[in-house]
Amino acid sequence: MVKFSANATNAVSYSFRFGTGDSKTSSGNAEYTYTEVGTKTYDIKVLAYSSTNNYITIDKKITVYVKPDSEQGLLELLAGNSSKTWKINAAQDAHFSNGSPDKTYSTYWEAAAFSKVNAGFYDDEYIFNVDGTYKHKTNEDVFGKASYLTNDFGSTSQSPNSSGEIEKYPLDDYQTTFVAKKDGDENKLEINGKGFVGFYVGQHIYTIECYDSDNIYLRTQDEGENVAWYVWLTAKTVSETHPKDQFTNLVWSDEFSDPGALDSSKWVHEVGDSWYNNEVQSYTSRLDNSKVEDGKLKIIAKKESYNGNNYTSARIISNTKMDFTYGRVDIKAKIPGTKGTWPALWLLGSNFKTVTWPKCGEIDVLEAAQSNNFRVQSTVHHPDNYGEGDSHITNEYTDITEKFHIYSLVWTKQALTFYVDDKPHHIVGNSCALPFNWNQFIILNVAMGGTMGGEISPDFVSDTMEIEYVRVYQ
Ligand SMILES: [Ca+2]
Ligand SMILES: [Ca+2]
Repeated sequence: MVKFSANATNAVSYSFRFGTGDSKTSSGNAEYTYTEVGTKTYDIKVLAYSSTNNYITIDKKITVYVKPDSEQGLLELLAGNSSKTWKINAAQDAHFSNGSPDKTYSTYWEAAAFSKVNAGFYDDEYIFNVDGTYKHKTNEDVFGKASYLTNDFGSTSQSPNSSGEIEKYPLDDYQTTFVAKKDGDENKLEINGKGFVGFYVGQHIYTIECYDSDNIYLRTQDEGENVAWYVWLTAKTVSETHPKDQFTNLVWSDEFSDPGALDSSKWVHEVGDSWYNNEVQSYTSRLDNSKVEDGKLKIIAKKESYNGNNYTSARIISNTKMDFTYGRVDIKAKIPGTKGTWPALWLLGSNFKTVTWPKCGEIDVLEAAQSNNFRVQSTVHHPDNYGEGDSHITNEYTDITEKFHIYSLVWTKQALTFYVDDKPHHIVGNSCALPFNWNQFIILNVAMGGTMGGEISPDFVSDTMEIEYVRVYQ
């Protein structure tokens, strides 16, 4: 609010013109509240009237700073001390994704790193300033749904792609203002006017689902199609490295080079006779069921009477020896293929004893059994997808019971991506709403029977999973 006062000899009334089109008449004092966020200069004119309605005028310029109405913490997140520039983090899988309207993380589809390079939004810059202004540098074009772009910004000679998107919609840089506020549990960002961030779906209101000082996960909703859209933004320079190559520091490994028992500084045996999923094996720590031989770990499932069960095997975990968050895990393995065996290479949340499954999160790098015809199946389990999981089976590898392959997980804030021999086959979007931002540990086991293993071959005697190495990079 700005207070004005004027004084002229023999004047009886004053008209204040505030430079916005608004005016007020008074006997000498006026107050006016400027609302346009940021620093602006206004041309003020005051007219002083005499009793005979003669008048004199004076012109003044005033500069007014209107503080944005944003919540301070969110303003600092978006704009730092003065200004921050954000870009789509194209170097991460799931940097752009969509999902069910009742979820706060992607569920339908996730873009692979750099896969939208032909669209106009990777070079866009989203600049937030502490004075509440927002600049969208488009580098000449933006990416969005054709219907919303043409409705709101005008027609174009470009035709939409098969998904109804215009990949390089011509749009000049523009500037507007923004407000970031808490709304209950949600952090809301509203870009005023027609301003937007990321892929345009006609919306100007976003929720900031996850953030740290360099990363923001933004959600908005396409009201027309009832789909939620997400982008991960980064305030850092976007890497040019493929996501599979982003973790290069070998932090932990077992090459299985010393024959005999497992290295107890790296692994723990889980021993027991009663397991989940209707499995029928006893897990033992005996060399009969697991040992290092020929430079490999061998997990050996056997038919034998043992503690009331008819089969034995081994399940080894890195829990308490190697628990970690984010990175790349490589496991080079050859799996058993006898019907009834259920080999698995996987990770489980290290808090599994306190929060219980599936709140702890489970990441299955490889599961194979007769139920998936001994194909590579990779699955993510969390509380929202309890039993079924976000799962994918690739039929590309038909020799996994005969040959070694490298099964990998690349795990970041943005995504969990599964690879065979460095080739990705399944991307799952990560989010702070999911249990994949805390420690997990590695599990290697061969179960017998159960929900996935199914009926055990009547002539089963023994079968072995061989693991050449396990390596973790960060
Ligand atoms: Ca652009
Ligand atoms: Ca080895």
